[in-house]
This record gives sequence, C-alpha cells and structure tokens, in this order.
Amino acid sequence: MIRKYKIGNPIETDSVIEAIPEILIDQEKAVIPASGEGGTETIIPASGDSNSKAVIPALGDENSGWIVDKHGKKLTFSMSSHACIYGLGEQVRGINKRGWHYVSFCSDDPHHEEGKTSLYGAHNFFVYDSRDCNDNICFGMYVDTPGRVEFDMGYSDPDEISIIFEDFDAYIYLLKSGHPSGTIMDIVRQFRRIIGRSYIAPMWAFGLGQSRWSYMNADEVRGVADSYDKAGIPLDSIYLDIDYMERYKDFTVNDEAFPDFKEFVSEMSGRGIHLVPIIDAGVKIEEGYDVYEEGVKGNHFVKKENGDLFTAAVWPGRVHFPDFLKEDTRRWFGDKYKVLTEAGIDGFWNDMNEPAIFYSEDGLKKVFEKIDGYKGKNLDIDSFFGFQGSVSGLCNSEEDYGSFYHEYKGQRIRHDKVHNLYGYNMTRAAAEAFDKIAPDKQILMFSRASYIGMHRYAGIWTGDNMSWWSHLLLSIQQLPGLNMCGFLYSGSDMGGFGGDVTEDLLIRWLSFAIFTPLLRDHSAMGTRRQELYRFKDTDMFRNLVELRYALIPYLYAEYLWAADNDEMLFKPLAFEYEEDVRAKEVEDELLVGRSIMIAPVYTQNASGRYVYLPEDMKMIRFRGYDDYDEEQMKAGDHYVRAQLGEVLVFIRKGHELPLAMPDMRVRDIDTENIHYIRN
Ligand code: MIG
Repeated sequence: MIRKYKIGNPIETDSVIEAIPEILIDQEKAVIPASGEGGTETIIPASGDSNSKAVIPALGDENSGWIVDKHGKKLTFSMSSHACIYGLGEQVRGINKRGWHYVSFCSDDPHHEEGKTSLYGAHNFFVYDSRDCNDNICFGMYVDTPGRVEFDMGYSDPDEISIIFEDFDAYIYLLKSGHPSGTIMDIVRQFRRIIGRSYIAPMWAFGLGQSRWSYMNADEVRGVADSYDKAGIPLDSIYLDIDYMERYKDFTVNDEAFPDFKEFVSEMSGRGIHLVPIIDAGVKIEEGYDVYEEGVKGNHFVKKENGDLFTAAVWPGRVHFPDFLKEDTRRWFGDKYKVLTEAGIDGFWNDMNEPAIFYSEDGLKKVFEKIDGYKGKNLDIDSFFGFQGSVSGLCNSEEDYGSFYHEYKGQRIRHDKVHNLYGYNMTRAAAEAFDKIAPDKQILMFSRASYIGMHRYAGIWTGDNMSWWSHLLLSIQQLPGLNMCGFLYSGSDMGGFGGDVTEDLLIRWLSFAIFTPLLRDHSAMGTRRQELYRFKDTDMFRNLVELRYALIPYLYAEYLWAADNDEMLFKPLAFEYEEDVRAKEVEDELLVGRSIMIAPVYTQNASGRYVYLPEDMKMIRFRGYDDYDEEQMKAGDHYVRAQLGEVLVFIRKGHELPLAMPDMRVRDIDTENIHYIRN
C-alpha cells in the first residue's frame, strides 16, 4: 500500500514513474494549534494507511503520526526505543541510520568521515522498523524534493525523526506492507516498482577494472594491460581519467598522448580490454572548441539572474555548465558521447556532476577584493582565519549554488532548489542518447552524483574514499542503502582512492569487492601505485580475481534477478531474518543474492573474525576458485579463521553456489562447465 501526500508546490523530479493519486496536506488549514506559537499542526498517519481523510486531526495518538510543522518547515515522528532505520542510499555511517543526521545535498567532499552529513548522492528513501517494540510498525518513506533536505534520525532528540526542509514543498510517499513476514522487502519492492527498473550493466562490466588518476598515454595503458596479462590476473577494463582529454575538454582526446585513438581502442578491444573514459560536467570556455561554441549558440549553458552565462572553474580552468535539466540540452550533450562511441568506446563514468565548483568568477573577484583589504594589516586571530577561510570557502559554495538558474519543465528555477537533479540529468542525457547513437551496444555508465530516478539510467560509484580500513567497512555498509534506492550496479574505489594503500588492505578489500558489481581498483594522483600486479603476493591477487570471475555467473544472474524483481543484491540480515533480534544489529555481514552470505574481514592484522549465523549454513573458506574447505555450521556466534587471502562464504540451506571456470576476460569464462557447491 502506497500513499502519496503533497505538501506545498513540489517540483517534479521524474523519480517516480507510476501515477498515484495525491492526498493534499493543506498547511494553512489549522487543525490543532501548535504548542504555543499559534502555528498549525496536522498529522499524517505514520504509515499512511489509517483512512481516506486528507488531513487528519492530531487527536491524541501522537506516537503514530507525522506532525507537520509549517513554521519549522519540518515533519516529526516519535520513534520507539529500539526502532531501526534503513536506507538513505549513499551516506556515511552504518546500515542502521538511527542516531545521526543526514543532509541530502549532492556534495563533492572527499572526506567521508562519520562526522559528515552529505556525500555525492541524494537518496531520500528509508524504512522504519519497530516491530519488536510497543508501537509495532514498519513503513517506508520517500521524500521527493530536489533541494536540500535534512533527515535528523534521532540526532537532536534521540527519540524523534525530524525531516527538515529548506522549502516546504515535497511529495511524501508512505509505504506499508500487508505481509506479516518479508515486510521490509515487500516495502522495498513496492518502492522500487514505482521508481522503475534499475539500469542493467553489460556482463563485461563485472570484470575487473583498473583505474588511476591518470594513465597519461597509450603506452602507459598498454603497459597496464601487459602487466596484468603477464601476472595472469584477469582484467576487462582500463579507465581513462581526465588526462586523456586535450586540456580537460569533454569529448576531445589528446592526440599526442593517444595518437590515432580509434585504432588504439580497437587494438585494446582486440585484446578484450574495454577503455572507459571519464566525462566531466563543466565545459571549457575556449574559442574554437566546438562543444563550447555550440553550447553558447544553442543556449545550453546555465545563466545568472541578469542573464549572463554563469562562469565557474573546474579542471579546465573557466567553464560553463550545461543546463542538463533542459530537454534539448540533454539531447545535445548526450549526442556528444558519439565522438567516443564512434571510436569504439562502450563505457563511461560521469564525474564532477554535483556539480563540483572550484570557484566562480564572481566569487573569486569578491575574495580578491577582500584579501586586498587585509593587505598591510596585522592579521590577528580573527582576521587571519577570515583571510584563510575566504579562499578555502570558494569551493562548492552555497552562494554560488544560489546564483545561477535552470530552465526546467518550462520554468526558470534557481539552482539550489533543484541541485540534486543535476548529476542525475547529466547521466540521463548520456543514457537516453545511447539508445540512438549506439543502439546495438550495451553501454557501461556510472555517475558520481545521483538522485533516485537516475538508477534507471546508470549505476554509481561512491567517490573519493581513502585507503583506510574504516572505509572498507563503510563500503560494505553503503551497499544495502544503495540497493534499496535502486542503485544495483555500484561499488567503491577498491583499495581506496586517496592515501597510500598497504598490500594487506588491498587484499582484504579485494576479498570483499569480488562480490560487488563494480569491481574497480582506482587511486588518486600522488598516492602509492595500486595496480594489483605491483605487490608482492601476485599469486594471492590472481587467486582472488579468478574467484571473482568464477563467481560472475552467479553474481550476474542474481543481479539480473534483483533488477527484474525489484529486489536487492545486497541485503542486511535483518531484511531476511525479521524475527531475529540479533540479526538487526549485524552491521558487517551481508546476504549476496538468494544463496549466500558473506562476512568480510576489515581489520588489519586479523587472522579471522566473529561471524553471526542467523541459521545453519555451510561455510566455504576459499583460497581460490578451486581451493577451498567446507564446514557445516550451526546458527549462532562463531569465531572463524580467515587468513589474508581467504574469503568466507556461507551457503544457505537448500541453496547452491555455482562456480565457473575463470578466464582472463569475462567473455571467455566457460559457463558450460559449472561446478556447484551445495548445502
Ligand atoms: O577532483 O578526475 O571522484 O575518481 O580520479 C578530482 C580526477 C576529480 C574526482 C573523482 C576521481 C577522479 C578525479 N576526480
């Protein structure tokens, strides 16, 4: 059961594609005076189901309703003491989101620490579950609004959820299950049904991808492929980061570094290696550059209030931003990918599309003026930090996001009001074009910024994490929330993007990432080289990647099944074993598809870990696809040994795990001769 409520005048986001009748929440119609200040209070029933009345008076039962606080621009809800909250997609912290506040505002922030409130995506769907508490309810909620919104999940008040809006305009969807068991998944499936089927990546995109910011030229890329082949480690793709372009200009290739690009793409694809170039949101301002000139002529770039083009700076220096919210701009920009698809490219990643802004022209001018004022002064404590902050505050500033406009569905709308739709629509532009410019190909596409709805067009990666053990755990915990919101093709930069990796971290990370659809080793400029063949124990890396390739038939089939059935590929135990009160506290084990559970090791110098089994399972301890031991295990707690290079997989009762013969490329995997491990 789904109820759709309308508050104020929401901006359409195209995230929900099913027509659902609206119930209007009339903010003006006072039902019960708000405590004291003369505002109004209205209650939306907690899970939406109570009755057909549009506005429900707040008579007594405050515990089971959402209080609409017009003046505070917020919705509040009283939580039971043990209730759990799942979802919110790409975010910091654990699987259970209770006990922190999260802000949906797509942000380019490479410091994914637990004190943060926003990452690159804005995914406003969650499930609240208090079935083992007094109030005994379980519901899903989707807050559909494209601007900034805060989810205070028991942060300000440990027993309250507050959803705080910048503009009190939104569609609120409340979802409830009629099923006594499988309740959470029933809610998730209902949600996924109304937002439409998830993007399907090609099978080769389940192969290992090697990336680096940046491989600077064709020879370096060849060298990576050669080294993988020499080490006997399977590989399917190599990523091209911003330096393949001519001075960071989208849809150009630096022909000194990559002479005869088309020939090179075909040489690599002849070897079974897909090249996956990056595309950035900003278009370099440069006379004679076709994308810039067409963009200006075609009126495709965002403008300031006075009608001048908004000028900011990113990698290429000064840029304009395409107005991806406009249909004909999407068509124009999407067609540009043809330059690369015609050269044989069949995979892309869209970056910097929050959009990330180093500085705006106007912002920079102001800072120079301000700094001028500090000249010759004695910079005391206050003025020094003011001086310092004026420069660092240039990046991704709120002021900039409030200073340019989109033309969206026939209306002029200030950017910050629709901020979370930007990366979504950039990626949509590409995906919609692919049907036209590469109709026979299945294209790999994933994005950094996203909003729910984008899951129909592409996957995501989780951005600039660090080579930290805590970020290995974070990458495990992010997957269920992403899957709930439709993002099935996803993964993190394996080994960590920033900072220096260690061999053991890379091995442990790989031992987990072999289960994630996107398996990509990526690292930043200036960090320790992170290609798998550079480390001491090549055999161990080879065994792990081979195990991944052996698992691909299982993983890809479960992935397709999840997409076709609005299911999740990665489930927390609590979603499957709903009666089990221990299961809901397990934050470091996941069900992967229908047959297996994994329990990755994510601490340094560990030779094993505690594992909680919600039911009897058969444990497989893999050292390679054809080297493993098995053990029947009883439900309950166990300490399980898992040395470096050993991967723990638990097969559920009555299930089986198919393993194929791996090969150096996904296309060569022998899927005829499958070996099954059964329980
Ligand atoms: O500000 O293109 O998240 O994966 O390597 C850095 C360079 C810009 C950020 C992406 C990262 C990529 C990097 N980009």
